[in-house]
Amino acid sequence: MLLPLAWLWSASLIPSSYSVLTMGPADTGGVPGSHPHLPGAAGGRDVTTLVEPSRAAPDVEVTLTARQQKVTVPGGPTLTAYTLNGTTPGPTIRAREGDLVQVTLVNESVPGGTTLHWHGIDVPNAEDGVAGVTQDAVPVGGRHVYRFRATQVGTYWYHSHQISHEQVVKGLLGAVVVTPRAGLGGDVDVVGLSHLYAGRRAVQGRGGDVPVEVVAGKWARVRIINTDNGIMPVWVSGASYQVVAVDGTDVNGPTAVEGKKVALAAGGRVDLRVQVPATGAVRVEMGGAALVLGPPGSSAPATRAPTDVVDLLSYGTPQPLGFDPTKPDRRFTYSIGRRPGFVNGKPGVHWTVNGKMFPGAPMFMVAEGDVAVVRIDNHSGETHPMHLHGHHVVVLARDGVKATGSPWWTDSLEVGNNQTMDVAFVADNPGIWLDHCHNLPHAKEGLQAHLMYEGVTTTFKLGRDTPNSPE
Ligand SMILES: [Cu+2]
Repeated sequence: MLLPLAWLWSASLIPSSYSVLTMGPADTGGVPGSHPHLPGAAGGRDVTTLVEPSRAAPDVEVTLTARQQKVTVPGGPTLTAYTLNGTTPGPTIRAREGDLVQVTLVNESVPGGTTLHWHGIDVPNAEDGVAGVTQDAVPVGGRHVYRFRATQVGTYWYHSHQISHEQVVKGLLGAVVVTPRAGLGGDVDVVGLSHLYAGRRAVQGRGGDVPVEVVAGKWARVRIINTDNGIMPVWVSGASYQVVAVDGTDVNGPTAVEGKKVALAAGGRVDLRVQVPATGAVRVEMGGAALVLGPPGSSAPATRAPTDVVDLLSYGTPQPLGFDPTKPDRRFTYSIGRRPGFVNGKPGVHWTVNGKMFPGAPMFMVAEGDVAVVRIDNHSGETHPMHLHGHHVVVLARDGVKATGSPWWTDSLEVGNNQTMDVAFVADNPGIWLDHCHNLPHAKEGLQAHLMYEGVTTTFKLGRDTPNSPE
């Protein structure tokens, strides 16, 4: 009994410095001869070369200074938090479609170093902000420049991907909004970034009701961002609404919704279109906090969260995907479970991916141009918001029921316990990409895998003898 246990314990120990390239076995998705480009092997494309090709002057230039400081959330708690330019959330970065964006991150006082990840923006790999995979964490006194082109219109957010289970919870985050060149057709543009500070909900850094001045009769596009670890209900009091975008992608043929809520996955975004009534106001509710849209001093009665949920599998009207997922180049399974064992010498009931505990999850191998289909199944006893970096996936089916609505493009997909999701994506962004649970403590506990392109390599290292601890 003791000897096998001792072996399991010692086999689970994680080296003090290691490469992501050596973490788990290659899963070629049915294509033979596809392996990670191991450290020291000749050739290969280093992640640091996978950058925005243009060296032009940026259209949008922002410096974000990260600090640890005491913050009082209006209508909420006082806590030691992480700020960007003195606030949490940090400044909203606004760009127009096609703009070159340049952000300089300065770490003034975030212990343990920090990074910025552009959640939902399919940036070049070198700009992805994952400590130990695409860069070293920026130490106190250091700086790092991120450059990417804002080719995707929509609602996104940025957050630390160094010690993220702690830094994100404590506020090292902000919104990114990319608007179409042609504008929003006269809609008022409202950002509603939601975050729990010390367990209390705030929208745009304020608790309770947050007034937003909008004249009567006007339409508004309200960009809701769930920056927390759990699912968040979103609904509207005082008007019907349309779900006009999911995770940054416009919905085709959105219809009016009444008496239903959106169940917004951790990390996910929805844009809701609402009209302010002739008298009174409209409330966009998030449970514990709300945006109140209307003329100054207007109000509307709050309502309870509806029980019914808008089902994105059937919402809206179908539209061509732009690729054919019926004959994919690769087929993968991402099966989430849980069982007793050791991770880094710690006994516990640990998450598994395809039966393996951290760091044994597979490397999902692709080549540029591949169409990949992934079956994500979850039999772990808990729900998981799954987030693939650098790509958007489209949902093909849930529990075998085919999608019938607008193409459901997502980057933050809730996979419930005992649920199966079939998704597809085009491998069009070479690099090494995390594919993990965005309930960040779960990721820290080991619920993570990687998508790797053939021939891409990295010299960054993870482990306690390195500056890098991405989760
Ligand atoms: Cu999870």
